[in-house]
Amino acid sequence: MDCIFCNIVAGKIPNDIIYQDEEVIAFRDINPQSPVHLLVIPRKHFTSLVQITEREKPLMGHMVTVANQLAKDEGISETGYRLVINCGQQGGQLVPHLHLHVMGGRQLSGQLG
Ligand code: DGP
Repeated sequence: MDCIFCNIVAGKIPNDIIYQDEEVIAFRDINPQSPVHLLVIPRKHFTSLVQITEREKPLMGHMVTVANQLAKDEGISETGYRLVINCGQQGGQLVPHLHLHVMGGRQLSGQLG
């Protein structure tokens, strides 16, 4: 399957990876909606949250922990930030590879959607 984020994981698309470990990688969103807008993605392909089960509890916890550390590194921990996972068409998901948005650096709207 040709997945753009799998290609980033595989290093086939040039990308500034700002964090990586055995489970996840993180990079800046190509179309940032806030001064800090990062994506944390699992190396393993999951099409969306729908595929996540009990088995992925450690992975999901790890993604959030990495997001929190990156928020600290980017200097938005104190001012606040938002973690978002869009799921499926009506959830606004455009890229069908699970990803966690880390957004901050400006006042985000209280409205979701
Ligand atoms: P979503 O709507 O939740 O599926 O968000 C997908 C995000 O992925 C969107 O904000 C733009 C970003 N994106 C798409 N393609 C690329 C890419 O090739 N590189 C990077 N860095 N970000 C991408």
